[in-house]
Amino acid sequence: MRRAFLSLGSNIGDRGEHLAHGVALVAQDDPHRVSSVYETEPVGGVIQDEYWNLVIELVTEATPRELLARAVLAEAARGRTRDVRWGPRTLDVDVLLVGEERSDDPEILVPHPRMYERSFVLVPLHELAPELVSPTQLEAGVGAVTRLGTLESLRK
Ligand code: PH2
Ligand code: MG
Ligand code: MG
Repeated sequence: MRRAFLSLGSNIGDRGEHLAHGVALVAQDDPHRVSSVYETEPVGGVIQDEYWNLVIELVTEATPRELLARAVLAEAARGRTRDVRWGPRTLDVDVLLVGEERSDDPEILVPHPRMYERSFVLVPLHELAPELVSPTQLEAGVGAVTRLGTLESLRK
């Protein structure tokens, strides 16, 4: 068993709904914790709406490839289509960290190669696991991030 962290984001349609279903599909039966939801400025890609982002922590036996498969399934279940790189999406699920594992499998690199550049990843990851993000790293992230509340509170 090890701790794995995945980032979820949505900026099309009912963002809370996509994230809530995404959490359930990614966690399956693994014990998990979910960060607050943050409204975040789009980083890179085209001009697009604000995202809602969160990070989920799993305690899991799953390998990076198995977590990638869950991510792809969850995205497909929420009607994700892939048109523009870094463009708008109903649900994006990215594998960030899987224990101490370092994977150079081009299909699924862990740690995620861009995770330390992005406040929409660093801020919710720091909320769940402050020991994994140094103050300097947190400071270096780009893109404005505002905490909205827990996923549960946003879906009432
Ligand atoms: N995802 C991207 C590109 N840009 N910006 C924000 N704020 N949130 C995201 O999840 C996001 C992004 C590519 O996956
Ligand atoms: Mg992404
Ligand atoms: Mg992705």
